[in-house]
Amino acid sequence: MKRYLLFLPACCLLILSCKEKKGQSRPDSAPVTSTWWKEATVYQIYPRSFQDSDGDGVGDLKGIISRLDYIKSLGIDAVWLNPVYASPNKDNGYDISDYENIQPQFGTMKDFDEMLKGFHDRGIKVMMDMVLNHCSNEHKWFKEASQSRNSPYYNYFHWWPAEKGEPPYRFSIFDEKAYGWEYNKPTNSYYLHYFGDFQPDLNWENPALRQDIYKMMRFWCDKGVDGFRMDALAFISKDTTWPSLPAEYNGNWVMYYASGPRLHDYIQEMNREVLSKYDVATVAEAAGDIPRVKKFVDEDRKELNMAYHFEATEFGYLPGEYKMPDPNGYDFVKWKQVFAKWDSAFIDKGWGTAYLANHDQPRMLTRWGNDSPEFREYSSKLLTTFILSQRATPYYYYGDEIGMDNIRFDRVEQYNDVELLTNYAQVKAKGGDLKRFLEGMKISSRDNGRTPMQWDTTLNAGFGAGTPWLPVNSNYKTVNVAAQDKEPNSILNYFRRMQQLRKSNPVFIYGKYTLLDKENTSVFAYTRELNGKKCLVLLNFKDKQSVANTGLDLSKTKVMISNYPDPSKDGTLRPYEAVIYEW
Ligand code: TEU
Repeated sequence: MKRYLLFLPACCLLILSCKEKKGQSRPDSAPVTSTWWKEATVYQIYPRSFQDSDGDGVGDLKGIISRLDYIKSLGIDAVWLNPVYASPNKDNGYDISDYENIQPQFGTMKDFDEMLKGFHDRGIKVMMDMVLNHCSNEHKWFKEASQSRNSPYYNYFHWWPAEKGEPPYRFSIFDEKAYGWEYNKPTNSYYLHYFGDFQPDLNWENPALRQDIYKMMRFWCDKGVDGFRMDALAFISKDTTWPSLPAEYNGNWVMYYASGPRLHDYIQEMNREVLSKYDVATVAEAAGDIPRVKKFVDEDRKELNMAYHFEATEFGYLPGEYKMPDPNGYDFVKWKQVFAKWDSAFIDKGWGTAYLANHDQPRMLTRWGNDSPEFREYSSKLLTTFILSQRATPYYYYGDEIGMDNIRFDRVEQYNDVELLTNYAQVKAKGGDLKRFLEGMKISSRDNGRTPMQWDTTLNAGFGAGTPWLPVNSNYKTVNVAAQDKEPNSILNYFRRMQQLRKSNPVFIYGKYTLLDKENTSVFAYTRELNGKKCLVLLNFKDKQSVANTGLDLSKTKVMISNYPDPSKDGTLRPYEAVIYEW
């Protein structure tokens, strides 16, 4: 079975955990307790690409510090920083060589402390990325472990002794041969890596490793960070009897690689040892369908609290091929149902997140909106309306607030991302159509979403004086913060207004979510209801006029926000028209 076919359905989740305070119940929906992270909008910063203060072409912490007031001006409540720890950067920080030090290109621990204080002074919480499934092969644990089987760190990793022959097949996503074991000569054994061979998997079976991880997490909690986004968490537990994989499980991350036998024991232990002792929110990523994900977020289990799924962002790719866009687009009716389904998954327990982009995704405007000059503004505003009106915590990716779009590289040499380079090598090795592959990647590759932030019209879009590590999108002369800041109707100022609307109307946070006009192939329509207040969200996702048939009488409604100056009064929507009505 092709591994791509099986990998794509993997649903990932984002998990937040923190102490809850008692809140009001929701008469229009199931009772939930209120917490700051349910009410927060999280702004994701990819530090390499946000602001370079020293001209080395790489964004850094001092750069973020210089933009604190801008971040505050967005009205957001928390930031999630992609990894800033010491790393050889083969996967841009997701290969950590020292969990308790800052990547020198990003600055120093002093800079980190100053940045943290700067955020806190502005009332913004800070969530760190925590990569716990694997570290870098340059981490001192692995450097020592790979020297000798007698090293105290040998059992910090998963090994297969070569005298037992070939290890049983395991899948790896960032390996050209998709093979998850790498031979290590000094120990005459193979080590396991679900990601790149430079990212050895940590052995969570070993209590000493777990205690070192908890100690490191306490180090960051003691510094005052407000939470963690925990990377690839569902993969941490492995069946160490190493059974052969049944053929139908090959490459299926949800069915086999995620939710290993002791996964929830480890998370509950982490909760006891670290999370329960601090007022922190943990943001983790894992894989799973609804029953699996609910296990992470059921409050009674004392694990984690919030989850996000990847089911929606996997739409629109050809089956059997990795992230190759389907020329026929995607099934919009089914896509709407995915959001409704995951909303209802968290109706009684747990909590969801709302996002359309992050550092593993292309730009949302290109993928889910329309980045043509005619529709870029309307569709950016529509997507913002959508994300910020979900019953889930919004995760909003840097640059989307000004409508940044895909850079669309033509040549493989322009890419940096290990995933793209691995997939390119695989297509090449099979004698596949490389031209077609590169065309597809213009829509779906991760580097599209990692280009430098577009601040203004100066050199490198104001990102920094040195040549940026990834090129700046050539549209920066028109698409930038400085221009949009001044323009009342800009995408940026629409984001600020929509965020204010969410903050001042609890109906958008806790209100019951009901999908309407389900079979409509153009319009996404839903109501949100709380304590007698009712809002209707109408979003025309298509570049043509479309009519919403909700059966609701709009004549007595008031418009809360819209992306056209004269919003629809009868549900007939212009291309990418977005309106929220209230009763
Ligand atoms: O991603 C985990 C993960 O499951 C990835 O396979 C993800 O689905 C893929 O990148 C989609 O293109 C996390 C990080 O978010 C990602 O940036 C890292 O590369 C990965 O872990 C390895 O640490």
